[in-house]
Amino acid sequence: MSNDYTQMWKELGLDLTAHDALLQVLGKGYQDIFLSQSDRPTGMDYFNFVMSEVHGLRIKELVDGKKEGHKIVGSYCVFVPEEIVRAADATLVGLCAGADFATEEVEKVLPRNTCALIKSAFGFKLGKVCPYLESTDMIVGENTCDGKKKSYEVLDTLVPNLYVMDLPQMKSTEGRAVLRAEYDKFKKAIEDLTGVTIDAPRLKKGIEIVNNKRKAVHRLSELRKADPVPISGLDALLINQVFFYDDPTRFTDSVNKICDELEVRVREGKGVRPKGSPRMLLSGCPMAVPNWKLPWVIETSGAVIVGEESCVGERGTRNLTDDSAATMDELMEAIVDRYFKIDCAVFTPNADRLEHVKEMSAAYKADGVIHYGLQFCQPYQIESLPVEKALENSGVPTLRVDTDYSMEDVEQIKTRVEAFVERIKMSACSACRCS
Ligand code: BJ8
Repeated sequence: MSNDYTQMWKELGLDLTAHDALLQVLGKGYQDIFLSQSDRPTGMDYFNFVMSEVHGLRIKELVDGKKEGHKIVGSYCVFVPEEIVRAADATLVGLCAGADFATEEVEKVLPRNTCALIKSAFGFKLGKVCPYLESTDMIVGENTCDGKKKSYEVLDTLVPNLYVMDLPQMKSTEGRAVLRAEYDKFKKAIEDLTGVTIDAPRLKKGIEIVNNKRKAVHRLSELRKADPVPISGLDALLINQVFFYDDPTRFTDSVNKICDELEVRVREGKGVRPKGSPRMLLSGCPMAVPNWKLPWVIETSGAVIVGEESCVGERGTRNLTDDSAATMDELMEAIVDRYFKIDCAVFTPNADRLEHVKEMSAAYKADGVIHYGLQFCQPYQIESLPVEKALENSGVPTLRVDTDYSMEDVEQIKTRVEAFVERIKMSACSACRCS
């Protein structure tokens, strides 16, 4: 980190010793996993910088913005509509965490068999190591899986500013009405928080800013369809993770810039792996920073990841919000339309997701799909079986990996992934009969 942010972290109430330890682990992990890759696009320099300053400069920007009256809203789910937050000149930041922290403390308030994503979020709070969480003016918890829903009751005793948003469980007319009512309530809560009345021009502007971020990542996704693929899955995942932290306009510009570079690579037939390398689609639970374990295993086992069917990936960003309407009511309807399409496994039934995974595997010309389920995540672990069946029935080899944030199972996962990559290579060989 280029500056000394100790005073700022102290004022935010961080535990400086624990925070230092976290940054060291993060820095070392980043060095080993990201900076050791070869042939990275030069546009990744920006994202290296963002990561090196993720608890520094970005937090300073947010804290400085607060002094000028810009509120910070934290969220744990892609169902929280960023457009509404933006419309009130506030900033939405992701609070999900991807590393175990203060586990002993966490297990005093949550059962051991809670998924790592939830435990990690609590660990970052109880261990006082997350400057994003500590700088929020409002934290939005959303009623999705049972784990989150019930743990927000506990979180409410630990933070002063929790706002709980209800969400439907079924894609029915009634479910849609619940979502609309909740978004209306949320808009009002954001207006109360910021003192800004959200009118149609403001909401349109908010939609435009967030759509532009999404369009930039769509462009990136398109480029990953090329063979050879011009960017590693790890770097693409990192960009999708930074989506939740960075200033939106600067993020959009930086992604477009890297896409310009990748377009040249594609034209020239240059890739991060040789043409014909096994292409993998990742599907399942979201991966928050610094959860890079499985992608790292995959990309050091001879395969390349070409897409993520995940909330930190295409499930979270695939649809745009229609901004053509003129009235508040119509724009709110457009927002509901957009978010109601998110095919999270907490919905029942959830046939859209099965279709989407199949569509993605065809569009990205994936040779195989690796389904990532976090242990104790019932929605995604249960849904992994029909996903596997749907894919295998359409001829797409599928591997289910259930894991957590610990490194204990790395070798075991690596053995399974390597065998899966071999299976794909063998079937490609017998299909081609080149020898
Ligand atoms: S829209 S995926 S971001 S809820 S891994 S906490 S589901 S037990 S994260 Fe999610 Fe919103 Fe859905 Fe996306 Fe529960 Fe599973 Fe844990 Fe999970």
